[in-house]
Amino acid sequence: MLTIYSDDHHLHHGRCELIDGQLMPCFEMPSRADHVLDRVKHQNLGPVEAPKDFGLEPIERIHSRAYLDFFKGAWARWAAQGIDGDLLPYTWPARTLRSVIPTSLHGQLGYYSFDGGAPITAGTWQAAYSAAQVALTAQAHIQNGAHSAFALCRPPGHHAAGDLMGGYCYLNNAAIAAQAFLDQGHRKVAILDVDYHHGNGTQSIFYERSDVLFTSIHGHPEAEFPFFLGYADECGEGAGEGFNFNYPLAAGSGWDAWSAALEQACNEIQRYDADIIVVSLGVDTFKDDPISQFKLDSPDYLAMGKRIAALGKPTLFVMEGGYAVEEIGINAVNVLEGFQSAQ
Ligand code: Q9C
Ligand code: ZN
Repeated sequence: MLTIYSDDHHLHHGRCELIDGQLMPCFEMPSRADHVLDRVKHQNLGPVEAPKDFGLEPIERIHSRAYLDFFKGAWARWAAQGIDGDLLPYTWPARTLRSVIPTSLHGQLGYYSFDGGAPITAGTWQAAYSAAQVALTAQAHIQNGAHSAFALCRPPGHHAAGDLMGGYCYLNNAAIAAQAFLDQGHRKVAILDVDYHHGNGTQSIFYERSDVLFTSIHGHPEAEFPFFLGYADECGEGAGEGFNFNYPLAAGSGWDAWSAALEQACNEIQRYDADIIVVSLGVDTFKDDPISQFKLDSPDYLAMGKRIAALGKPTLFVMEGGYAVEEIGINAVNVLEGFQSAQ
């Protein structure tokens, strides 16, 4: 399987996040992708190539021009103020406030984000832009006839909506790739989001559409980030009604509960008869993940890959979360090796 990877992810290195009342070093750190790349090479998964540059057009199919302009220009505005630190929002247009777009930097930052978990640093735009190109290059490989490809994206993307960053995500790499498949002639794309957290950004992007089926297995939003989306009764709206499937699971869930949900998601994908599958591949379901509550073990990821392969469709894997840095490579590549072994 071909892996697409860019060193540009190192340009994004947030300093701190607020967690359990404390400022802690960001869990979403550059060494994550380095470990995955090392494992890809160690296991001889296949060639590793740099991304091509498809420009902004395929990104603008998912994200609004105003959001992209803000994100691209935010750091320069911040640096001009001479303040030393990451750019982090602290006020959001919540219920009793107005949803006008402010002119100030911090006002706009609150407008274009839904949490304080996505710091903007000097290199964040370039890293996120390159991650989107990584996804698009892997997508093009499948478009040109490959049965699978691995987009080793960092920063991740599935929490990012059309005009919102959050949850370590800025540009929705999986959604951008899914849209590219549709724009290049495919009619139905199924997204299978296996990250521990609900893919709220991806769900919201495709919620009213029937050309993308969204399925997600995740920690129950009653108790887990992103808290305000990811319930089982979210089924899609309008033309999208019946094309959104959430499988929220309780904290402590292991492979038995998780694989039962995977079976249901796979059955929906089969019923939908997708042309292409995009997997939002987070491995923060791992038992030792520092911010998650599921109990999957490394061999379970081989089984996960095999089950996905049994769907028999061209499959694009897009890297999302996973914070047990030492094991993230083993677990992510296990999914890919499990998929390949079932070919
Ligand atoms: N700072 C992904 O796995 N953070 N994102 C919760 C508050 C949000 C996870 C703690 C976790 C986001 C791509
Ligand atoms: Zn996650």
